[in-house]
Amino acid sequence: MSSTNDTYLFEEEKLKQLSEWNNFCIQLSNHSLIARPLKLQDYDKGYLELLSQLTLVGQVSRAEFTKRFQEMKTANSISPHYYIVVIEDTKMHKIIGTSTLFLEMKFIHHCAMRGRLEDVAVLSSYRGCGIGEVVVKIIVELARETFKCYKLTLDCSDDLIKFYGRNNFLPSGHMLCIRF
Ligand code: 16G
Repeated sequence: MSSTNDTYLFEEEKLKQLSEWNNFCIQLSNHSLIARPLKLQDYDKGYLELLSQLTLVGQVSRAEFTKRFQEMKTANSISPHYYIVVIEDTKMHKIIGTSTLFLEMKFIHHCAMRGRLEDVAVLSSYRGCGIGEVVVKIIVELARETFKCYKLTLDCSDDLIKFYGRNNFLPSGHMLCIRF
């Protein structure tokens, strides 16, 4: 049997169960915004255009988007991995913010989960009113409270270190990278 949850990348309940969920909703509702899991239909609501304000997205067709979405959803049905949260402007029917929790299973730390905060973006015209902080906090709470991650890491450009610092992320080692 299908339900509206079928179109979500993960169960909406995972967000609603967060102890700070009501606070997040109140902060967002001041701007006619809601937070929810990514939906397949967000292809038509500007999700990829939003990501293109973070980095190169390229020409992703609807078929390619659908295939990747289904791959992530299938992975989540086996074990938790991809938690993409979006912020929708309910008046404009547009995705204006997003963040991702990627979960990696470990043997270390007693078979713990390590979380990675990824692909945080807020549409340029919506910046400066605390939406970025809310999308980051949602992921922090999912990692901490729901998935009991032993740590949550991110990489970012130098100019965002202050922003993440205000959200309790401290410099720790170095990120090294090979570009292919
Ligand atoms: C930033 C993002 C990362 C994203 C990358 C894309 C956060 C916290 N970090 O580092 O998730 O994947 O930018 O840039 O959102 P790239 O195209 O150079 O890899």
